[in-house]
Parts: sequence; C-alpha cells; structure tokens
Amino acid sequence: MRSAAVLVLGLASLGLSFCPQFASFEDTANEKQNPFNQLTTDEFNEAYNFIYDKFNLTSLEDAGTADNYVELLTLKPPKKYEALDYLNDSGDKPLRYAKAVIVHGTDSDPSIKTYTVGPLNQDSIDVHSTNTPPIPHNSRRTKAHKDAMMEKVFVYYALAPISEIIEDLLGRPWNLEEYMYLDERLNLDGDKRLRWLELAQKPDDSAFWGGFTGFHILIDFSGQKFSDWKVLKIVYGDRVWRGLQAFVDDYNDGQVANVMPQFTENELAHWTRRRPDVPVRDLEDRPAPISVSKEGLRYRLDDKENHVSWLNWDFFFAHNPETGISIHDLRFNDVRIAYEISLQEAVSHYSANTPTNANSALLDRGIGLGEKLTPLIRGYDCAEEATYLSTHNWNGTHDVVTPDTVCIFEMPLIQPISRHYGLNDASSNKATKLVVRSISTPGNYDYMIDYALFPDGTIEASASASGYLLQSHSSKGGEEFGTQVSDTTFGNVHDHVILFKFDLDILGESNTLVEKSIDVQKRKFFWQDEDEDGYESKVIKSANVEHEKGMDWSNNYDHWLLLSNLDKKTRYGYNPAYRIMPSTPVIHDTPGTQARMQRNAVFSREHVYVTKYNEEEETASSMYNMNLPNKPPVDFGTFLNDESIVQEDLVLWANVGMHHLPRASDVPSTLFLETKSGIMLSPFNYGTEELSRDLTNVSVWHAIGAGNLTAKQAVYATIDNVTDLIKTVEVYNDADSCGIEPFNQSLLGLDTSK
Ligand SMILES: [Cu+2]
Repeated sequence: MRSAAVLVLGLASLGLSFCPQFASFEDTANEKQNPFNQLTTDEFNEAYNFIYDKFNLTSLEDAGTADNYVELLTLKPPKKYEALDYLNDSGDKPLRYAKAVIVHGTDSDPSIKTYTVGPLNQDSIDVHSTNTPPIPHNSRRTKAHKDAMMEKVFVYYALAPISEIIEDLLGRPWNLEEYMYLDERLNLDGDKRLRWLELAQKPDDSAFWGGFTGFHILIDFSGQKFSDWKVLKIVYGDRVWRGLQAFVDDYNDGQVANVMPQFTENELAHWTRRRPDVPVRDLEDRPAPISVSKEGLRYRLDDKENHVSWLNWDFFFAHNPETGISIHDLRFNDVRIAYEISLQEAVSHYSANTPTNANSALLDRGIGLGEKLTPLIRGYDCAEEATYLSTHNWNGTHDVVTPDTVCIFEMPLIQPISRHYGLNDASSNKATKLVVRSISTPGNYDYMIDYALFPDGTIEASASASGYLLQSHSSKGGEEFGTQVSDTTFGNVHDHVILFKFDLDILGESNTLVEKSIDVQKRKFFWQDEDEDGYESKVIKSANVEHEKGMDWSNNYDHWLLLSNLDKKTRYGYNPAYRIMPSTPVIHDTPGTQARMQRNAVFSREHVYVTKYNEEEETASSMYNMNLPNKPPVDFGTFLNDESIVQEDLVLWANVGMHHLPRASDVPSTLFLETKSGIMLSPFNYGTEELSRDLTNVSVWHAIGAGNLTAKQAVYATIDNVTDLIKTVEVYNDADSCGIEPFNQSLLGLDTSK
C-alpha cells in the first residue's frame, strides 16, 4: 500500500507541477547599525581570550566538575537610554560588551558568577562582576562535557550490579546502548544536586519520548567528587526502595515481580511515525496551496544589521542564547512603538504521581530556550517565499552559526482587514501580516515563536507548541493526573506558561497604564417618563494603574489595559494609547501548585504585570532559575516593589500559554493548530482614525443613488442595466487583483478592465 501511494504522489506532482518564481527581498543598507546584534566572531574571540587567561579557564569540551569554564558568552544588551541616544540620532553607538557566565569549579567554595567583559573593539578591555548573586555550584547546568560524561558513567556503574534484574523487569540488560534516561531536578536552594531519573528505551529517533519504562532512580550528585555521589531511591511499580541493596534483597527474596509491560521496538517505532500505510485522501495527492508575491516581496531587509522595513513599519531583530529572537526599536510611520519585545521564559509545570513528572517544573531557559533554535524546514515551517537567516552562538570554545533559524515572510490573511457591502457602495481591503518566526526545541516540545505586524499598527507576539508529550510510564492511580496515550505511557496534565516582555514607548518613554472597564449602573435619563423604568447601563470606568502590579484578564474581557501617554492628546481630547489584550486564550499557572517553585517563576502566577523600567530588571528569569526554585538569581517578585508608575517608562510582561490536558490526539504529536496563544497590541485612540486607510490593495465601488445597488441585487437580481447604476469603481492597485474581477461579471454585465 505504501509504494502505491508514493507512485500516485509522483505522477500527480509531474502532471500538476506549478513552480512560481519566488522573489528575493529588497536588499538595503540601514542607516543605523543594530546595537542589539549578537557579538561578531571577532568580539566573541576578544572576550573569550581575555577571560580565558584571567580566570584560568578550561574549554567546555575538556571541563569537568572541578574546572573553571564558560557556560554562557553573549552580548550584554546596551543600556536603554544609551541605545536611545544613538537611535534617536544624536548619540554615538553604545560600546559593545559581552556577558559571561563562568563556573568557578577550582574555588574552595565553587560557584557560578556573572561578569561583564568589555568594552570590545577598543584599546582596553576589562572584566567586571555584576550584581547577580553567585549561583551554587550544585545548581550548574550540565554543559561541561566531562561533567556530563561523569554523570553518565556514575549512572552506568550504579546500575551495573542490577543489570540482570533490569533485564528481567524491562526486557533488556542495563547498559548505555539500550537505555536513555530523562532526569528531573529536585533542587530547591542549591544545597544539594538531586536528580530523579526514569529509564527509557533508546531507539534511534524521537520514539524515545514514548519509551519510558517506569523504572525510576533518585541520585544525589551533590558536590564535585564522583565518590560522594549515591543512589538514594529506586521506584518501580508502586513500591519504593531506599537504596540499591534493599531493592536487590527484595528481588532475591522473590518480592519484585515484573508488573510493567514495555513497548517492543516495533511498537515504539510505529507509535511515533506518520501513517503512509493508509490510502491517500481524495485529491490530497495534489500540493497544498501556497501564496506568492507575484510582483516581488514587499519588505526590505538589511541582513547584516538585521533591520526590516515593511509597509511603514521598521525594526531591528536580534538573537541571544538565553531567550531567542527579540524585536527592537519597532516603529510605525517612523514613530517608535516599542523599544523591545522579547520572549522571556517558557514554564512547563506538570502534575503526576510518578517521581520524574511530579518533579517536572521546567523553565526551558535552563534547557536552551534561546540556544536550541532549530533550522526551519524550508517550504513547510514558513511561507514558501520566506527569507531565512542564521543565528550565531558561542559553544564554549568557539562561535558557531546555525543556518535558517529565523524566517521572515509576509502572508495573506485570506480575509479582508475591513469590508462592507452597503446599499450603494461596497468595499473590501486586503489584509496581510509580516511575520518573524523561529522555532525552539529545547527538548520534547517545539515552541514556535511568532512576532507579527499588521498594516493598521497592530502587533502580535504568540507562541504555540508541537513536538512530543513529555510522558511517564503508566502508573497505578495515574488517571487522576493524566491520560493514557499509548499502551504503556501516560501524558500528564501540565501548564505551559510563556512570558513575553513588552517595553512599549508610546510617543515617548513617559507612559501610564490606564485601566478601563464596564461598570453596570442603573440610569434614568431626562427624556424618560416618570413611570418608565431606568436603564441598566454600561458605564465606562477609567483609572490609572498607580503602582507596579500583576493583574488577570477579567473572565468576560470587560476591561481594557491601555498603555497611554497622558502628556499628549488627540484632537478629540484622548490620550494616545496602545491596548494590550490576548488574541487567543491565555493562562497563568494553576494557583496553589507552586510549592516547589517558590520564587523562580513568580511571573507565571498572573496574566500580565506592569513595572517601571529598571536597568537592573532587564529580564524576568535566568538560565539558573529552574535549578534554584527557592533562591533564583532573578526573582521577578522583587520587580514588584510598589513603585509609582504614572508617566514613567513602563514595561509590560504578559503570559501566553495553555493548560494542557493530554489526550489520544496528542499522539504522536501535539498540534500547533490548537496550542497557539498570543498577545495583541493595538492602537487605541492612537490617532483619530483607523490606520490602514491608506492601503491601496483595496476595491471600492460606489453606485448612483441610495438603494440602487444592494447586495441582493448585485449578486442575485436580473438587473438589465446595472452598468448605469455604477458611478465609480476604485481599484487602487489593479495588479493586486490577479485578474480576478471583484464582482461576478455574468451577473453584473460589467467591463471593469478600465
Ligand atoms: Cu504540553
């Protein structure tokens, strides 16, 4: 059956081949350089060589637990007001600095410290400590190669004595060729380094995510010495053993039975794969529709400075290994709307009665949210005519370029942005959006992060997730926390909470968050009779948000948050503003479930926060927040310190995400389609009219005399001389219509070619 399907596809593609020429972007050299661009190769090398000598570093490839090495080297973003000086024309380009996170394994009290290195490209360079508190060595990420290898070797030797027992219970003897393991941290304040491991089968591909065996081990990896590490617990079936020996003793006494069925290799492979073994759907042998900008792409790009302009929008974008792609100095009609829009963190917080998933409180920045941007699959992950760009990282020894990790494209919404069909006129205006997309795959999930711009001044930041569910082997009582999604595994309920930072500046940096809401009040008006009932009226309430705080969207969305400039007024007397609101459902973490996340993800507890801009509050999380839940290097809770925020430089932090209740249709993959969650920022009394009125990809028809051209008449009626009724036809951009006449010619009998 499979070969027949392939044959049909092959023939069909020959017969129906349609290969439009895709245009390239308009290449431009932007007037200003991008102060947010990642370090160049020379800058990476200059910073690394300087700290290499200064701190007696070992390269990441050779480093073990007792060495000094760099875990992160990246651009230290410029200070906002220095960057603004440059971007607003008067100032010099801010000096370039690197941020270096160094693990000091050789110290008597080993720790991880953050430094600023620079200025780069100047005559003198230096290194300075930052205010980030030292991070306990136990909370390091396992990035150093020998460190990671030692952990593996420890697990190998720890389980080697029970290899035969493992073979009896799980079907294969213990070794690192047969098994992988997922580990979850159980560290609270860094005094220990505990890991729960669940053994999993080790297929060659992503079937790994379905291969969990239900055999769990708790290991104490605290300290730097291999000899200090130990196995603390074994969990299998519904039993726990405190140490390996107790487990072996019980097994030898015949008290440990094989109670957990395992996938066979074939079953596991089938579980992840698509279904080429079923008939092709009717006409699905034809290629899916595509969109083409037939007279050339409508954006300009400076691919050296990462600067884009499109339909009166322009902006810089940048990549950093902590948070991925960010947008900077975003302007509409030459006026800055946002200084920065960026991803901050992706929380995945699980519930389960199995040790690994019960401890899955993941902050993906610690796993590589920004580092693990994966190459976009051309023609599938982005529009066919998209522009693909690479990103640039430091891998611990040298810089590496990953191609195709960002794509830019304009896409039609296949709906008008506005439309009306009236009694004597009709109009329809084409809607498109410009998208900057990247996909981060820090583990099982693929997070698609889109920044989208619309012609009316609207901005959207969204995230959606696909990839594989994080699972655990089916457990007794597991139904309370999850859903059986394969013969042997459960997908457990969890929350995805993904935080974006919106540093908007509306007509300057002094702004106020104004909250408007509907208050229902009984009102009686002067024109009513005495005995007539009053009205239950919707009265608009308006109040400034006076102090930094977090807020939830109201259940019925009957309130609005407007980032306003109270020093400016429109002709109608309103303060120009941008409204922030969800474009699709958003969530915050389920209340009361964060006992093991006391301080590291305070930002995930409400939908949206407003804070006063503070140079020290550049970002809401860190790569180490996951490993230090009760003592994180960045505690968002401290951002909310009751500062007055009326006409100040403000930052909005807003969550998107979903409560993920897994079910069979998450198998094999969770769908982007239903996980999309976004925040939309739209002009609100920003001017005195809707801001896409100048678009020319528009069709506007006017008829003579009211009532002469109705929708019903135009489409259905047999009007003899309808031509006479048409007074004007406005097709501003004829090329846009692709030869398609806006009205049905056979019904109207019109010639609109002129
Ligand atoms: Cu999920």
